[in-house]
Amino acid sequence: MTYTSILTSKQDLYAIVQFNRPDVLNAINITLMKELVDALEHFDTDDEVRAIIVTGNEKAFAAGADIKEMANASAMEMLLRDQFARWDRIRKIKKPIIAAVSGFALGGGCELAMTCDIIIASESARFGQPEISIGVMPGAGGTQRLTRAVGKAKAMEMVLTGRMISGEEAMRWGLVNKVVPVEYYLEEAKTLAKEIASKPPVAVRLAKEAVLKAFDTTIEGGLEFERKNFYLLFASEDQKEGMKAFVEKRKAEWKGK
Ligand code: DAK
Repeated sequence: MTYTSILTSKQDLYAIVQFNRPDVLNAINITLMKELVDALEHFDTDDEVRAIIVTGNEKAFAAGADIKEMANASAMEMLLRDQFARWDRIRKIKKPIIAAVSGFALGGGCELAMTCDIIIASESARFGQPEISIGVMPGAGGTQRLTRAVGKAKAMEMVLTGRMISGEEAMRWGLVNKVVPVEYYLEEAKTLAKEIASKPPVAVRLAKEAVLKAFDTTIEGGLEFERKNFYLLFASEDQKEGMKAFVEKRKAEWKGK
């Protein structure tokens, strides 16, 4: 597929998907979303890729869904466009996704970053759910993921006022993993992607799945799920290799099976 709203590349066992609508601060329109999901699903099945970075540019990760595209839509049109189905597909990506965020990550942009597994932010990052100021509310997970990440009090404040928070605040509130100067945020995300890519892929996949399970199950159900994934890894060649390499004091060679 030829993309018009994103750029993609592959390096050292990880891939990068970069939003490419700089004139509108990477506002997420239907085309961008289609392309993003297509690229993520493509890399998810590419054996040469073990982690995926999603990023924008220094000024904007994404300033939200494209307001001009939805401004005149009726409720029925919104329902029939069924765009949320595409967002749901991102949740199904098995490989780790790192959001490298600089500048605005607002509304759908913030929701997209939160749908990723890890967020690296630049010092100029601005996170927010400003939908309230244009007469709506978060619709792609903002009320749920933000609340789980920062707690009810801060989520209420952000969702009800639309106020933006800095990368530093987002870090203190538990929304992002790390904040670095703007010239390093992508490098930092690449370093992390390489580190994850150096781990056994099946274990990474099942571990990601188990952490995500914590969001929609009881502790009992989650522990059972974790245990089954743990047992399952003893059926992998990488478990045999990893433990043998430890005993033999050498570096493990992963087969990804
Ligand atoms: N949509 C469309 N265009 C946008 C945009 C957006 N979200 N954000 C910025 N732009 C455009 C501006 O219109 C402007 O275009 P021109 O006027 O030059 O043609 C250009 O980007 C530069 O923006 P500004 O001139 O405004 O730049 P400033 O630096 O002055 O201000 C700003 C930056 C980020 C504070 C400001 O642009 C702003 O407030 N933007 C809107 C932020 C916002 O309200 N975001 C939330 C949108 S609602 C869904 C899934 C998700 C969602 C909805 C449905 N489904 C699956 C159905 C999510 C909804 C949202 O995100």
